[in-house]
Amino acid sequence: MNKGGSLGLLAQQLRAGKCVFSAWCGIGEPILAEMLVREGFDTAVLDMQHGAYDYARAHLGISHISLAGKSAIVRIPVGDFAEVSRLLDAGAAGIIAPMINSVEDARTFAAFAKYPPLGERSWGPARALTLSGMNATDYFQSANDFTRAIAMIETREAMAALDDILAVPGIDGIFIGPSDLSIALTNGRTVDPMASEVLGALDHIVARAKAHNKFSGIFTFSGKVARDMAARGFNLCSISNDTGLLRQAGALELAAARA
Ligand code: 3PY
Ligand code: MG
Repeated sequence: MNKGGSLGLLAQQLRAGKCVFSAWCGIGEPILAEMLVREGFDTAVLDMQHGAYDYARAHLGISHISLAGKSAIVRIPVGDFAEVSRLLDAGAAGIIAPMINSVEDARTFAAFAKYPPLGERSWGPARALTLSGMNATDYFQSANDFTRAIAMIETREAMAALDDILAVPGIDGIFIGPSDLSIALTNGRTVDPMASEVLGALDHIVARAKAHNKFSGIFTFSGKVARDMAARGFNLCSISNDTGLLRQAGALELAAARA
C-alpha cells in the first residue's frame, strides 16, 4: 500500500506515468462524486471556484471519495489560499488553485500547501489522520510528498511566467483551464477551449512541465478529447462535469423515448 492510503493514491498514480482521468463535480452533492469514482474515474475534483461546493460540502465529499478507495482533489476559489491547508486537513489528496498568474501567487499557494521547511502549513490534519490511518509523525514527515499542489495556468501572465511558476518548490504540477486561456489568448474575442490559440500552446506547456520534472493536467469536455490530451503528454485529464454528464444522459434517453 502506498503512503497515505487513498490520500496518497493520486501522487502514486501521477508518478506511475499513466494518465490519471478525473471526474469534475460542481453540483455540490458529495454522493455524485462518490458515484463517479466508483464508476471507475481515478479521482474526482470538487469545485469550490465555479461549483456549489463550500468547505463543509467539500469536507464530506473528500470522505465519500476516500472511503470509496480513491483520492479527492478540490479546486479552491481564486486567491482563497487559507482553504488550501483546511482542505488538506480534511483529507484532500490534491488542491487545484485557479488563476496562478505569477511566481508570487505560486509561492503563496505552495506555502499554504506544504509543511516547513518547504512551506508554512499549520498543523491540524484531524480528518486526514483518520482517513489515512497514519500517526501524526508519519503524516507530518510524508504529507509534503503525497499531497499535490496544482497551479492553474489560464492567462497570458501565467503563460509568460510558466517556467518561474514551474520552478517554485512545493508546486507539484500545473493544470490548464482551456476556457479562460482561450479568452486570454484571443483577447476576449471568444470562449472556446478548443480554439487554435489554445491548442497551439499545449505542446509547449507539456514540454516545459516535463523539463521541470513536474506533471501537467488539463480540463476537457469529453472522453475523446481527454484521450487526445493524454496522447499529447498530459498526465491528469478531467472529463466533462457532473452537470454535463447528467444533462447529456438525460437528453439522450429522452430523445430515444420520443423517437
Ligand atoms: C477553464 O477552462 O478556464 C477552467 O477553469 C476549467 O474548469
Ligand atoms: Mg478557469
